Amino acid sequence: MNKVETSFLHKNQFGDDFLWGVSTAAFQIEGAPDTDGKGRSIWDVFTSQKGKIKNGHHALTACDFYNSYQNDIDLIRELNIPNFRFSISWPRIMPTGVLPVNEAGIAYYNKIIDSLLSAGIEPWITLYHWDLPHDLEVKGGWTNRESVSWFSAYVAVCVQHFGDRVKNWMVINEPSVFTGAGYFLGIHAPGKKGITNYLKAMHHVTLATTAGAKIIRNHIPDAHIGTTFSCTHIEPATTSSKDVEAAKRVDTLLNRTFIEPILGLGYPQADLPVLKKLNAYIVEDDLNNLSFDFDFIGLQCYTREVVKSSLLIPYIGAELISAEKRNVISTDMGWEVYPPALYQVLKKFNAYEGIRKIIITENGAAFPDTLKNGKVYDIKRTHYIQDHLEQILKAKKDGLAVDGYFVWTLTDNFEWAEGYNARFGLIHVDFDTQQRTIKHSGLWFKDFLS
Ligand code: IFM
Repeated sequence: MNKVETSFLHKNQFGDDFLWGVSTAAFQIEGAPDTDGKGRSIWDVFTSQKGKIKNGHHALTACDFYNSYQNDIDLIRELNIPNFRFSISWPRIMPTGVLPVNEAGIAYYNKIIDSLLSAGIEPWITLYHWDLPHDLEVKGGWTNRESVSWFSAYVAVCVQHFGDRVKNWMVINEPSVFTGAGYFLGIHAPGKKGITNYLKAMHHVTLATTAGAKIIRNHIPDAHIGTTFSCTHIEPATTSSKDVEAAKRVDTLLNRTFIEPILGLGYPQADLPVLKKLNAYIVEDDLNNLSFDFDFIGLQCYTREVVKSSLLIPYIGAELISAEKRNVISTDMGWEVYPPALYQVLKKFNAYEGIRKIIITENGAAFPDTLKNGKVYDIKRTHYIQDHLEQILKAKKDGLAVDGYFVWTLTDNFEWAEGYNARFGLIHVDFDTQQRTIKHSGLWFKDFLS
């Protein structure tokens, strides 16, 4: 590979202990939905329903990571990336969501872990990245309080089989996104709607997060345990008190609702009154069981949102003003490109006393890439990553703690309701041939990490 244009950034500026990695998720890359005894997940079902995914895309093959994982692990090594974050598909190892275990599923993840370790790459496991076993959804999924026990049993299986070699664990990925999109808005699996489904799911997912973390701690005393949150810098559209209050409610919903109970602060009901409805689902010891002393918190930040007050929007009384309406530069997801958001988010989460360590477990961008003469010149993505790394340096200079950065993501993949339209990868995938091409951003990252 040729050397690529470099910026003034240098890996050493971040310190020797800074963690560099790349993140993925099972459903977005694996394909093989029913191979070797895998059960169906809510996303297998959702993607098979008409009109749910743009252009009718599905994830039956996705990036074929199930079969081509060795090739992709070789690429991670080629890019000099020392840490690989991936998720376990719950229905691959427990097809109905509960025991018995599917030995072929366990064998599959053992192969991945062993292959990573022999390539000198550290495995980072996310236990839940949205692909709940469908059979559990039939029983209510996350709206059923039993989901905490189902999840606990699944975590116990994972730590028992993988805990001898894997030290880095993340319990749940972006709870605010999958409960909001999947249980309130109905635009993600399982396609449920309404405040009751949402609040029940929120509480059970939070209980499951700490229950899962405790199980990891008990089985693997030296585990490095985290959980990951989507977070967005929120700004009011104007300085009017209405907009400022609206922005505060949106900030509470998107950034505070899931982390604060885990830090022992309870749900932020004072700043978002609809959360008081949660009290109907909180029983006896729940408040004591909601907190856990995580070794690290994973933050996943892509953009900022600008908010105005709107009486038309129930529960939150606020509206996001889209990047398009604001006429600002945005990605293929319609998200504004605004690197200072990362600095602001770091500042915000650094202010919580209970957080021991922060790792940026996702950051990246979807742009329309074109493959020309065997190359993808995705300079916008390269700059996006560089500009966000600059913000991390600024944060460090200002004394804010941040200990790692994982790019979202390795290869272009199945971007949920957006299908394959939104390409986030450092590596381009031709979804007809599964041909991989390292993009300019990937080559830059490789040079940077060398
Ligand atoms: O693709 C997703 C990922 O699954 C969770 N975090 C945000 C990414 C980009 O939308």
